[in-house]
Amino acid sequence: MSANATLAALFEEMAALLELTGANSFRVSAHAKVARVLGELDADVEALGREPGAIEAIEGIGEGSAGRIREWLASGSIKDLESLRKQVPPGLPEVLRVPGLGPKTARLLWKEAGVVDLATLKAKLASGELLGLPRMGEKTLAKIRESLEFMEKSGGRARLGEAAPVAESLARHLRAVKGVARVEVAGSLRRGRETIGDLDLLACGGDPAGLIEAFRSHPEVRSVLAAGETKCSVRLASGMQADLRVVDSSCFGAAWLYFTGSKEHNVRLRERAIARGLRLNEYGLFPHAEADEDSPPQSRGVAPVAAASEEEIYEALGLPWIPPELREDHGELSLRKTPTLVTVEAIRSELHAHTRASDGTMSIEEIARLARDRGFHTLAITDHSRSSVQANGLDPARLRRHLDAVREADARLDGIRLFAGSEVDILADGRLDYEDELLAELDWVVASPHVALRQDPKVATERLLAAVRHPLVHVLGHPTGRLIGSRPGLEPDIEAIAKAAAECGTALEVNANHHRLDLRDRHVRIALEAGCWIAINCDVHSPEQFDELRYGVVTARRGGLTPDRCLNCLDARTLDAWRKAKRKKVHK
Ligand code: DGT
Ligand code: CA
Ligand code: CA
Ligand code: ZN
Repeated sequence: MSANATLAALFEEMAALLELTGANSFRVSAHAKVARVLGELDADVEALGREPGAIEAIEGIGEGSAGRIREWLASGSIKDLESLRKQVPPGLPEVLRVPGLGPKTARLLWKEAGVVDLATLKAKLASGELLGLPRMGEKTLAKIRESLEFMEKSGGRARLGEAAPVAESLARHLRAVKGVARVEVAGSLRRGRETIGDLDLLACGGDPAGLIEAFRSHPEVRSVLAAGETKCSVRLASGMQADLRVVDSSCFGAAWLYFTGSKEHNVRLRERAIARGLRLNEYGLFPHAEADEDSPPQSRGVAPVAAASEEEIYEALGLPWIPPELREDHGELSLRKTPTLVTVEAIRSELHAHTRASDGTMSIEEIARLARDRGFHTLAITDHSRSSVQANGLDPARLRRHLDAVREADARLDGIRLFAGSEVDILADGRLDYEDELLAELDWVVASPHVALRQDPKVATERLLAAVRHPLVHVLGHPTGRLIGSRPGLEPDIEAIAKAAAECGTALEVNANHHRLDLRDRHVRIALEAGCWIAINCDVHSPEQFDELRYGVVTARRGGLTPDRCLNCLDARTLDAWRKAKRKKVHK
């Protein structure tokens, strides 16, 4: 994590702690504001810290906060924060992680009912003693109970988009160690799962002691859980665990294969090895009799059949190399050749993006230039529709003016085609948020659910089916509306939706935002089996969100998406033709 991000998190923590201790709301919001400012700051706060007056000059950061930032930069801690941490029970901030439970409620539960951590919260919810506290009706308590259960189910796993940057930072740090030949990420992160339990890194070449020393001294590391000659486990600032293993270059492929998993995929590979009179372990593929799980057979002079690369091992097992995203024991061992899955490089357009007209941070021109810089030929501008009031959705008159502005920018800018569109709300009953007459004026329509996301599955299915079958809709956006770890979203019959989408030629979106990843991997598979088109969209609101594309791409790869079924991989002319043909299709 950068110093900016770390400090933003610390100020956020201070704001929460202040609120828990009942500090006045002015102080609370001042700290929350500093957190926001730091989070959005372009300049590196560490560099600013070296210039007198530079931190003090940042808008939104007062003298006191600037002092605390300097204190942290100089000493790595903040006295005020330490003393705040002592004023609340250590388990109370955990309670704030319950989705939908804010500091005000947590303070009330603490002061009035003695809730000091998740365990006491759970016990008191069960015993009924919270009922009757101020603002604690049946309905509120039921919501808290539900959120708590959901949190326990998602238990302790980080989102892909949080884990990946940390793992990459650790890997970069290790690659800088003298003599190191290779450092790679393994485990669920390499397989691109939407949440990650712990990070697994693998290194070879160079001196193991030096690698382990470098690993332990990464600035994100808070404590060392275990350290041996070739292994080390650490706890990171975020609470996540990371494991490093140093292996010999001659068996790097075998180790990488083993530690990438999944466990279920590994089991299948081992069975296959045994059926061929071989034995597979983390050191290589060996003649059966001579393998030994506890030590590298190489150290006893036994030559492996294959060990240096994954390709060699798969080949010796009569298999093509299998992309890590598919290694889940979902039938991948019957592949005859390595599938050509979609890649980030193959994506040539972004078909769901917001400007300042609704809740984005960029002008039409800014976002168009960014898309062009990424090598995209087309960008669909899809600001929110009128019912999304909290997102500053456009009423019909504003939308018409906005469309003119998009078309004017499109005419003015070379090298990028802009579709003038909308992300139109799918209302709770399945109607769309604009009249058909207006929708017909748009080049591009993404229809998405934003409200009523706790609907009964049957009602949700009908609602989404109505949108999919609507002749003016091009893409069904983030179909379930789930947010990973905080909101389960709709639970529609995805098979029914995929079938209708295939019939009507409506594309289904994989929203690449790492909080969403919606469609999720298994939904993508269902959609492809039905014959659907898939769009992978970043749903860009601010510049850095273009970088989330890779999370959408790995999710789609896990579902088996090939470029020929991905809208964003079409060239500009074919995409434009697809867009027009879509509305001519006869809908059933
Ligand atoms: P996670 O960390 O929960 O997101 O999931 P993974 O898949 O990263 O699992 P992890 O970190 O426990 O182990 C990393 C890989 O190492 C795993 O995918 C397969 C391999 N592995 C670990 N323990 C075992 C085991 O007991 N048997 C087998 N066959 N493989 C294992
Ligand atoms: Ca792992
Ligand atoms: Ca692990
Ligand atoms: Zn959107």
